[in-house]
Amino acid sequence: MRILGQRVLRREDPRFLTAGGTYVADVRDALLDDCVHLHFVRSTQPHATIVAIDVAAALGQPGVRAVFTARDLDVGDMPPVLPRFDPALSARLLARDSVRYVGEPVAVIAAESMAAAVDAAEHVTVDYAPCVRDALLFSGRDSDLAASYEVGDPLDGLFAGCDVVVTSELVHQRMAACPLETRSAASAWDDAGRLHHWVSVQAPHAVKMGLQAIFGLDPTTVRVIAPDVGGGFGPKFSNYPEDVVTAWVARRIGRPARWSETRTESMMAMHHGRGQRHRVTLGGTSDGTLLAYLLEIEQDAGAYASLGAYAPEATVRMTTGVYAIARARATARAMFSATTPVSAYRGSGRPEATGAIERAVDVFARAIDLDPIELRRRNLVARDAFPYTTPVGTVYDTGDYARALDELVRVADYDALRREQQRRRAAGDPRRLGIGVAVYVESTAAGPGMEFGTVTVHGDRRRVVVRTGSSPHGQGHVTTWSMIASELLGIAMDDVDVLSGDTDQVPMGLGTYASRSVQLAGSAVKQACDALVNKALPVAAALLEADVADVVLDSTRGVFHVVGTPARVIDWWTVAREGDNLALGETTMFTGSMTFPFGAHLAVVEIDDETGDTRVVQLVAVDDAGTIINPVIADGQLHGGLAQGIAEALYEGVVFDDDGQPLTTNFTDYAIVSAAELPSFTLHSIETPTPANPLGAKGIGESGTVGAVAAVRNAVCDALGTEVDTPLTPERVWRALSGRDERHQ
Ligand code: MCN
Repeated sequence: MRILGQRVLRREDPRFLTAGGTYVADVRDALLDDCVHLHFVRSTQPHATIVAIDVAAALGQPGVRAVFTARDLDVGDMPPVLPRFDPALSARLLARDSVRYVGEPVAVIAAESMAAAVDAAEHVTVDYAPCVRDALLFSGRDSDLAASYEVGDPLDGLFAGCDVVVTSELVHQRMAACPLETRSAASAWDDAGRLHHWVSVQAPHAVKMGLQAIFGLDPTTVRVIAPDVGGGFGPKFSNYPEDVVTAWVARRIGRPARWSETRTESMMAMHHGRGQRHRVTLGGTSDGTLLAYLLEIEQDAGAYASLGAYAPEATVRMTTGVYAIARARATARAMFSATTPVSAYRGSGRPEATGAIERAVDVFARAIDLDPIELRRRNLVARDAFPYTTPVGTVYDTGDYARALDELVRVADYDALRREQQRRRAAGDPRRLGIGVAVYVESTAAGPGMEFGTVTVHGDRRRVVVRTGSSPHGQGHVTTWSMIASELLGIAMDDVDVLSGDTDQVPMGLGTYASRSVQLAGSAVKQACDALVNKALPVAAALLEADVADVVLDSTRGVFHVVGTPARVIDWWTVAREGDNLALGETTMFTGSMTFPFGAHLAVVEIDDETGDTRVVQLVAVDDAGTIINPVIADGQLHGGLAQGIAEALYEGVVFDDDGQPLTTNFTDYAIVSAAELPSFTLHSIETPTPANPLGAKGIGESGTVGAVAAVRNAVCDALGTEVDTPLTPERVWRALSGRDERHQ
């Protein structure tokens, strides 16, 4: 029975497509009976001193049980999202003395219904003294510095020997992750003083640690449960002030509390992603050899230090992308601004790195009048150069970039596309074509390289239970982990239960982010299964009255037998029930290192010369994430990633006005992508296994985004013959077409 690599449909889907999932707001639990509903009063000011808050009128509103401000809190601020960050840079639970972005929680209302809480919020009066604004946004002053990075070669002599040096500037605009389920939490303290906390999150154990730190709790007195999670895309990594306040209010008033945000609140206060500006300089020779590269990054970290301040670390790690460039240097400054904090968003730091180098390569190709594919081909890291250490010190595990590019050229029929482009140009066709290519390599499983897994065969119940430290929110881990267990144990997938997201059920875990789950959590499942088979063999041998060296597991049937005697078998359930046991299990903590998936994407855009309307008419993606466990889910992950990549290139972007007021706080103003804007994708998979883990797998959850943004940007710039900032809206494209490019005014 070979299950791994098969196109197995997701076991999760029948429930999602029929009864629907159980998200935090759907959770029914006796502990939550008689709960209050919370609503937050949020800052209307980007940066202001709080002169006074008057809650008296709100307290008198029907159904209101309590109103709290920072003065009432008897716990500390949010702990730093990464231990290395200065706690002074962390967000407060409720704004104290000042506010630093529009949407920052200032007060919380607890009422008998959500409607009552929302209505009462109108009666809270906050007296603000606005601060002078331009002292904060990208002021460049050291007092606004959240973090800084510097890697690679010295600047002096970086471009020595380069007879061609090109520069370009890029914007990687702020993005809103827009999970369909907005943030939500529900908290109850039981009679024994134990906190039960339901929250829509990607890393429940990180939330648990945050709650322990803030409330000074023993690990046994907190239970965190992430039920079904309706998407995360990065910013649901860990605690937010609102969910901590939900637990705090529940404790303070002695009643369970629930909180769910509206879409508008989510667009304002759920952390954004990206927010980088780049200046790139690429040097080489006029015959097409790339020699030196400089990447200078400004990261808008937002109002408090979140994962966004760390995103440049992922960008500089991937500075030189897929190219064998001898000298490189990257610097980054993450600056605070009076805007929503910036966190991780699909790809976090790597679409930015790919976008920068891939744009620079195109600009260089144009400067020396060489086909961009040809320039890439001449400079790719050779397939026999792995493990490959880049000039900034990153070690790529495995890769075959030339193969990815060759496959792309073949599958997309690149030459035919260029011919069609020429034909349209010659004919003066008002629907011009742009062809953009991006060859990418990205890093997955950054952060702690470990994950927890337990596999137990329950002989009495005839079930296998997998407990995993990963916490899926759309990635199909139930299917994938049960495929791994089924393959290795020989027990049908339908007999495997996968438990995750509940800290009482799974004692530890790091959660799901950085496309880490298959390679770390999946490998933990494999490691536990392998250990379990080794544990079972002596038991089976005793039952078969044979020497253990002669006994094998037939993993096509899930039975043990003596070599050469397949007719006399002992099944798993019998082995697990042997003696006084009811179950046989193994627990493991798998440790592994980062891996570097790669690929090549090609986008064809069609632009209406008269209106600037820009459509992606073809998207070909060749991706290599090492060994693929489930091609259906992997393709689904690519589809989602490509959609978000196209959205970033053409449509979506968070906008603040010059005063720091957010202008994109709903799905009318924020042009969230839909299927209607997307072409059918052409996917082509290649597999170069990694030695970094026993599955040979790399991550694929973010690859689509990493390649697609750059490919589409390059396609539009190819069509226009000039540089234009993303999102490449019809207005921007039209301005570029009509010589009114905002960049050059
Ligand atoms: N897979 C595979 N073989 C591989 C790698 C992956 O078959 N070599 C398949 C597996 O079926 C696995 C899935 O792809 O279940 C994703 O695996 P992996 O690449 O390890 O990524 P994670 O499970 O760690 O997911 C994280 C990643 C990230 S970082 C973001 S952001 C993201 C994403 O996943 N957010 C998502 N995909 C998302 N999908 C949905 N629906 N919703 C989100 O919020």
